Amino acid sequence: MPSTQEKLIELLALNGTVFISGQDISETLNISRTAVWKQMKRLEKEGYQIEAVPNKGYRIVALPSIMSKNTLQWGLKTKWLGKNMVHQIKMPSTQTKANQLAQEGCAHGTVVIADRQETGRGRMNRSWFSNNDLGVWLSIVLRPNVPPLQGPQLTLVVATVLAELIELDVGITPAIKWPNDILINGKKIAGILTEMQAEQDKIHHIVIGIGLNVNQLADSFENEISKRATSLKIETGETFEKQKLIQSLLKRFEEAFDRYQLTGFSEVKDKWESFGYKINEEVSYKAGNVEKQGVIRGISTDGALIMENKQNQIETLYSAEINW
Ligand code: BT5
Repeated sequence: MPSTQEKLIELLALNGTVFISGQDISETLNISRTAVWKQMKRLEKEGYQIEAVPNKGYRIVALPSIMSKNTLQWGLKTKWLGKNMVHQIKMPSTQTKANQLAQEGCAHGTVVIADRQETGRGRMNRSWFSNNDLGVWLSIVLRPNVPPLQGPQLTLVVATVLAELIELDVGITPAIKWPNDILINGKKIAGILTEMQAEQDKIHHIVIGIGLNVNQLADSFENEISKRATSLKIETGETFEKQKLIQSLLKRFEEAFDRYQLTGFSEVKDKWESFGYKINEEVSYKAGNVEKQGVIRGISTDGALIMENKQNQIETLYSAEINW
């Protein structure tokens, strides 16, 4: 159940720059005029700038600079994604929290966001460095209507959404390195972690974790990754408002997910390949302990990498060490 304050913020957000009278607020939220006034004072304390004009009413003219669930949902133009949201200043890992909420039955489209993560993780228990508020660290819980075998396709949907976000909102064209790294100039700017709970023919839930480096400077990164990692700020010299990026990411992902459910994977595949790193280039790789050379030709409908080997045979790789 949303709190009175959450309902008030939603009401003010709906009205945008238009004033809404104290009387209307009091009737809509079923609280007294004095309670309305008290709620406004509370919002001001939290950093909202409120304009109150006699005979006209109230409107919000500026949001707090600190991110919260309320500011993140303010102006979020999604239909279902992020309607249920958990935001905390710090968390061990949004992925762990989202998995826990999913187990407890949270809604499809629940989003968990942390300003910083103390123990952010990548695949196969690798660390994801995110113990600072310089990046976007979030996890999305999905209950998709697709067979478990197709679950991994969602990682590729997210990768194309991240690539488009960077291309269209930031103006740089990134590359997607199979299976799930987003690169700019060969350095990693974002990673995706997908975890799925399923039975033989039914997905219970998928949790997709997204880490996007935003405002880090070159010396913000841990030594271990400093040569291999980059951020939007390093690439553009600009500082980005994380809240806007998150809202755009959620809106873009919702659209992409709905379209994927409706039309299937082929559009995603084409888009993914248009961003694909080293597509049609030769790489060496190790499959089943054999060192080989081949040319990357794209991805298959189940998200595997398609490689043409030296004998001009097509190999479909589900896991392989590629020497990028
Ligand atoms: C990934 O794993 O790339 C998935 C990262 C997912 C992170 C998100 S943040 C929100 C959610 N909550 C979590 O706890 N996780 C998710 P993988 O492909 O295994 O790559 C991990 C490797 O990337 C590490 O071994 C480092 O080499 C490198 N790395 C770690 N932190 C990085 C960073 N901030 N930027 C770029 N590279 C990084």
